[in-house]
Amino acid sequence: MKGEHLTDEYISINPNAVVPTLVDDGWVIIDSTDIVDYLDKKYDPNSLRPSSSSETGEMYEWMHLARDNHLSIKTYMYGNIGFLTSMKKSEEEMEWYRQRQTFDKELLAFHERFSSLEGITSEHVKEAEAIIDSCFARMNKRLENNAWLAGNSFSLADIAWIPQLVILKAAKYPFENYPNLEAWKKSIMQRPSFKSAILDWLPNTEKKTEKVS
Ligand SMILES: N[C@@H](CCC(=O)N[C@@H](CS)C(=O)NCC(=O)O)C(=O)O
Repeated sequence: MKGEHLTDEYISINPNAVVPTLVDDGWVIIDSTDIVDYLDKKYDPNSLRPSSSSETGEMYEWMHLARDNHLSIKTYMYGNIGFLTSMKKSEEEMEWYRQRQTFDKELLAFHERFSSLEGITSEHVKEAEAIIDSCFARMNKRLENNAWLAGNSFSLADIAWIPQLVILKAAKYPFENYPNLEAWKKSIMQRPSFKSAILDWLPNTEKKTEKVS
């Protein structure tokens, strides 16, 4: 990251100062979960969601679980990948951030911790791992008898989770207790859209995620 998200201009459209942000037809949408929901409704009506309302409810549940656990995944990543420490904010940057990012208090607390001298400790990583494990145990159970997280076809629920799996795999997250995630991950990685959306941008992804366990 070049730090372009930490500018007055960017924070005026995204009060969390994180990417992504979608600006479309004058609408500003700031969370990836809401962005994929918006794009699916507007540009390819309902192609990536189940038809029944109960399955649609399940889809949103998985999407919200991914969103709500984002900080645990971030904690695991930043606590485990050495080079990410270069992303620590200086005291001056932290002061800028504190004064302007008043929207998401937990995200602020994460950055205070990450940029402090002590940084993210192994205790923090352990706590994050326990939360991620509880999500993965739920997903693994669902995928025991189902190919997809919600309904009978690929949906926004799968889209919300696959990037988390890919980055955690790159951070060497222990996946051995979740064998069903492997088959699910493979079928997503074989989709042409995975190639155009992920592999063409991050060519090493395939190598890093070849085997989940
Ligand atoms: N829940 C948000 C999370 C966004 C997020 O944390 N993005 C990361 C990049 S993947 C970021 O901008 N990090 C910079 C920072 O936290 O300062 C979403 O899914 O849009």
